[in-house]
Amino acid sequence: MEPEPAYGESLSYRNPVLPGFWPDPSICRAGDDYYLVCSSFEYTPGVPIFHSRDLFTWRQIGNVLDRAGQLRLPAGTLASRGIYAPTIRYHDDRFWVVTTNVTLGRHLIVTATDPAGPWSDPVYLDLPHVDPSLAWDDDGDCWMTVSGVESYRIDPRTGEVFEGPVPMWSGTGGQYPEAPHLYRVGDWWYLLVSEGGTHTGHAVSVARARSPRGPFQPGPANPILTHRGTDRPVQATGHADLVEAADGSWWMVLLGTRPRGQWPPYHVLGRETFLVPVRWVDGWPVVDPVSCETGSAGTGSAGTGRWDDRDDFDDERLGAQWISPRSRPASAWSLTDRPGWLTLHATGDSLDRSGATIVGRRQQHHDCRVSARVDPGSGRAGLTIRIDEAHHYDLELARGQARVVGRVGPFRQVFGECSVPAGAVTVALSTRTADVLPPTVTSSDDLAQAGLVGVTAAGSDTIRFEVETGDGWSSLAELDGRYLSTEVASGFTGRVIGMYVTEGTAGFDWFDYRPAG
Ligand code: 6LW
Repeated sequence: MEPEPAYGESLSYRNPVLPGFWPDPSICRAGDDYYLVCSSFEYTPGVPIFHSRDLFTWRQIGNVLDRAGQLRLPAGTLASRGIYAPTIRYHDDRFWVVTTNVTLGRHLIVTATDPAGPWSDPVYLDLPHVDPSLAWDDDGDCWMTVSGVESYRIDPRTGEVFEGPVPMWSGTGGQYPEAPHLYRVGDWWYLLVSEGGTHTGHAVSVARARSPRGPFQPGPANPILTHRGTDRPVQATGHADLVEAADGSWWMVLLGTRPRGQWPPYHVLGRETFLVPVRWVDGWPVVDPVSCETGSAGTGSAGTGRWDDRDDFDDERLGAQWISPRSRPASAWSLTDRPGWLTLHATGDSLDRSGATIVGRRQQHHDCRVSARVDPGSGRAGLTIRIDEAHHYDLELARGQARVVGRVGPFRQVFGECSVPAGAVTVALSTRTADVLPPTVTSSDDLAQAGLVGVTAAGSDTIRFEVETGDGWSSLAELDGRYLSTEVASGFTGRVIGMYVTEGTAGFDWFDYRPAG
């Protein structure tokens, strides 16, 4: 395990601090330690939790909702439903996470003394809206704020609701006032609100009051952060949370996107987590625009998480980074059936429908390469890169053949195909943003010659699929990445790259993820 630098050791940092589909960040501090949680939607386990000592370098320490008793995602859960926008707070020597299961239409609160878990069984609150947050006032009363924006006085231990809805402040008039967080700073209660929707119109605004009940007075410079209408590389900035660091400095975590390609640009990694320093000017928080790569916190070496990852499946437990759509029944996977391998059993026969066995991780870099050694046995298995059941590309092995299958909306097509030896085969997929249209391509004829299927303009990226045969790597297809983007698929998630089986039982000896470029 990499030693984590102490706070302040790294003075500059890279954004996004959490690359890949980690949206709706919420942060808290306990002493010198910081914890951050994100939305997980239809994936299980739910609510990934990270730890940092410096705010720049984060390591996933678990998932808050990691057992069936806490996370109920019925088989019919739609993509981008499930678990939305958690908030994490440290209060009374405990960690509190409140979130919404929008498929059940219920908010839930869980607690832990160790943020790595175990987390308690949930207490449910059947109140409307999304984006719940918790704050405790001087009397010890707990206020749950929700989108809208309004609040309820509750008992977070039992879910009892004493009072509410209490109207608060709904932003400056943008659509979807949401992600409210209430903070006590000095003699004021500050209410941070996002508005404008979680796409290019996203913005963060602030108001303050002497009491959590209001009345709230809007800040003089709202929105305090928005990238709308700009050509900044980071877009959709919003859904923010604040934290006071151990040294008294203030920071904001928020989500943003990094769209790529010609007009209109597409974003393929979902909404990612960024960090910006906060200054207080005349009693109001002020933030600078979010820069893409390096933070504005001074000079020094970049502190950024290590996201390259090879799993040889030698551990007894599946790492916290591995997620599966909706459920991952114990009968669907094993690390002991064939020691040193991840064995997957088919639970559904098509990746076009929910219910198939997929174990995957987020794509976190625009340019990356994933390889895996796959033994499909007598069944059908491979690697998939997906947004949802209607938007995925798969490199599939079955009965001595490898082929690439693309499913986009109502369309399904087989691309390259080749013979492979029986037994385990090494396969790879790589995403490429550089030279999506090579300089040699100046006419539509050149496109076909370059082997770019369905590419008409420089889009977000391309995705290439390769198989290792006795003669080295052989490329089966290179497909336009835009079809696996939020702009095409819609929804709140980003790409996930996974191992899957849709027939019989398959073995995976290792899975290797590497940022490239
Ligand atoms: C979340 C809302 C939002 O509930 O997106 O960015 C929704 N903001 O606050 C789902 O992530």
